[in-house]
Amino acid sequence: MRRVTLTQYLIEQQREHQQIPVNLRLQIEVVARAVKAISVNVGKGAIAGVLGEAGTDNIQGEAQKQLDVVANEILLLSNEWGGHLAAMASEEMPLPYPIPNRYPKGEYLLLFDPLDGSSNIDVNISVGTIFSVLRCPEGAEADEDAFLQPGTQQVAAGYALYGPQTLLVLTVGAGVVGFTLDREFGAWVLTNPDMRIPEDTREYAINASNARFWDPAIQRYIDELVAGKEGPRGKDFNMRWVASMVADVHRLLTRGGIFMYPRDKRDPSKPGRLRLMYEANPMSMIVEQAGGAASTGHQRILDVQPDHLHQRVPVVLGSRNEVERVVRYYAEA
Ligand code: FDP
Repeated sequence: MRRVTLTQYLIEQQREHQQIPVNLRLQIEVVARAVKAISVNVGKGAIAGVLGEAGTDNIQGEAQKQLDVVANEILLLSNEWGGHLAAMASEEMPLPYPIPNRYPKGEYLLLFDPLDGSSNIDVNISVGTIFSVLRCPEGAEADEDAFLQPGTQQVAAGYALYGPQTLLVLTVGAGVVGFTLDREFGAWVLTNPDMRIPEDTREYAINASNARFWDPAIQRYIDELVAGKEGPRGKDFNMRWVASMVADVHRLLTRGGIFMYPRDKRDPSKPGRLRLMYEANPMSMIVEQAGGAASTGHQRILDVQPDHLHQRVPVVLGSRNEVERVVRYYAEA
């Protein structure tokens, strides 16, 4: 079998399909190199002394883990000098990071959640890195306003999953592909040339301990799934919740499913738990490119106009027919 590497795949996308310009290809390669370094640190864990709390809080007031900080540093340092970026924004930093003056500036903006699922780090459960690339509006300062573009404007999105294998899942707007890190050679090898989400599913992912805070539409939907064969759906459903969005989304990209972190009424200032720019938008682009759907319950996630960098959003995504059902329940509620 022909062994296709990430570089070959990207060159084909650039040269044969004219799907991406050369600078975007090179930019994605820089991110892919950075996540290899993160993977090494995640893999060493206690040996490298990177487990546990960092002793600081991020912009969301959440305690940062040491690996959150390490992964953020790796992404900043790997990406600042390449010449393809105008600025970066990270879930772990309050403000965008401008490219230092000593380096050339480029046309793209990079956003990332350096280590998603951080509550799972210390218990050796899969975590990941999520990223997204936007174009910096022409003539604009690369400040926070430049980043405030709806998800439909993303030119690439992807995630790395640090699990039994390290995977890189990527879209440049021409479907979704998955690579496995060959640890001996340090190469990304194409192992999933066409990731598709089945339209129907019997598997769902939600943190059910929040049930009492959910909107009526979500309560109705989950009640029907839990009722199984005897209920209105006439079939049994199974539940899975890793609590690392990357791992939960990867499962539904592999075998279908619906993933929900819906709006809940605990704190009216937080319309959801997940971050629009660092989690919901990149994952929604990937899910749509794989034939699935992604909604807030009321609106396609990719159409949400952001009004600040760290805003949160309700998320319902995955197998198309199930997401559409949830949207219908919201319309009927
Ligand atoms: P985490 O805070 O551990 O980084 O990003 C938010 C996130 O993880 C998602 O990856 C995950 O799906 C969710 O939070 C888990 O939330 P619960 O703690 O409510 O299960």
